Amino acid sequence: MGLLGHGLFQQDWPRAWRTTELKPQYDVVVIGAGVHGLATAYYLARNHGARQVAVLDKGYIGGGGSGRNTAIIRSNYLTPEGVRFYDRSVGLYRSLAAELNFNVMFAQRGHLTLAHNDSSLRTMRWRAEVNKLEGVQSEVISPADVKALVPQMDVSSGTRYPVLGALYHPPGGIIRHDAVNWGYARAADALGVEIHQNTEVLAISLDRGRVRGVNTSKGKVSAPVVVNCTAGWASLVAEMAGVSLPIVTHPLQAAVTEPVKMFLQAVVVSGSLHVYVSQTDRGELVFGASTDPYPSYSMRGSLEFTEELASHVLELMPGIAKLRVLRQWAGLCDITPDFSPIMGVTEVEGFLVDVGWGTYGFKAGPAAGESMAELVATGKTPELIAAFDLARFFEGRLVGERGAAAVGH
Ligand code: PYC
Repeated sequence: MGLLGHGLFQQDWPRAWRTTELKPQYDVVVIGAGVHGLATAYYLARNHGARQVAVLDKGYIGGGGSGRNTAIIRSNYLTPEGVRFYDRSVGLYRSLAAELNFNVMFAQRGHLTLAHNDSSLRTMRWRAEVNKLEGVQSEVISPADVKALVPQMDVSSGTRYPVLGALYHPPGGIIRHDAVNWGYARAADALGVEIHQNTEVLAISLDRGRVRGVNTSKGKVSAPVVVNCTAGWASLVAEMAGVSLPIVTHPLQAAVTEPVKMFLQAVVVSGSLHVYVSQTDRGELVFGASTDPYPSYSMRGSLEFTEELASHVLELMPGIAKLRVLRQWAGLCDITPDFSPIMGVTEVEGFLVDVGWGTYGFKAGPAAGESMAELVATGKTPELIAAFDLARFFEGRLVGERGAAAVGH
């Protein structure tokens, strides 16, 4: 049977995950079936033997930020805590295809963050030094080196924003984000985790300062542990438990072009021009920008974005002027005051958070899931995420990552 025949007539392909009735009770309820929620459930089952775990989502698997990001993976952050954490995620991503038996298409093609002025060059040097101290490959390279890596880039001194150098991070790259979501979902399901799509959490029940369960669009569920792994709605879900999070939500728009022959190896980011560009293995160019300047829950694209994006991208690569943009969309970014995530316990016993990922969430999924699963199973916060607790905002221990944001916010 040919490929088409398989697609149309093959009757016996097993479903990748089951559809089951929602039970009245679980040991752990995870809210959000994106990469963070699915990874948390998967590692709970795989590393800690948990079996009574339900992942609930008001939409479908990977339908939020996990399917709307630009699939960039890197660990070239600014703080030692950030570098160590994201480096663990890169490590898990490297072996994820083998672990999940799902081709996630992780391509470590190298990641370039361009510097167009002295202050960003200084930040690049700072990041390179912190990265090296943490054992992560990163170095500042010259415009000529940039040109050698990306021949299509205009690095001449006559441009409006000349390239003065770049932070080069060879382990960085891109991945197929849907495959990551589906791979985790299938593997979690195989270990007994239940995934309930189209199941919205409407309220969180509490009793004397501790979580008791959730009320959903499909009925009540009791559980001693509820983990908020949502993006975009993280602060609204936390409010249901009476937990206030220091998060502001902004949309971030992205776009993709028609596919063309492979010409762009590395991921290219320009903070000053507010763009990043990569080429997928299918040949499409994927572009993203900075977040929209106003808080909103809108996930629609805008013409303003496309116009600005095109003008900024063409400053860098004038040769792609004739490429046609096929689709654009937006995802929601929950931004914290220090641009670092919030992971760990809250003042409500049993209510945990893995939220506040701003524009960095997808790349963090595996390490966040692994760490949150350990916290749920052992009751102890793993060292890797200790710095990212909610209490830091009340105790003045911020983890300032603004300098490592892909683009300005
Ligand atoms: O942090 O690498 C990043 C990123 C890319 C797009 C948005 N954020």
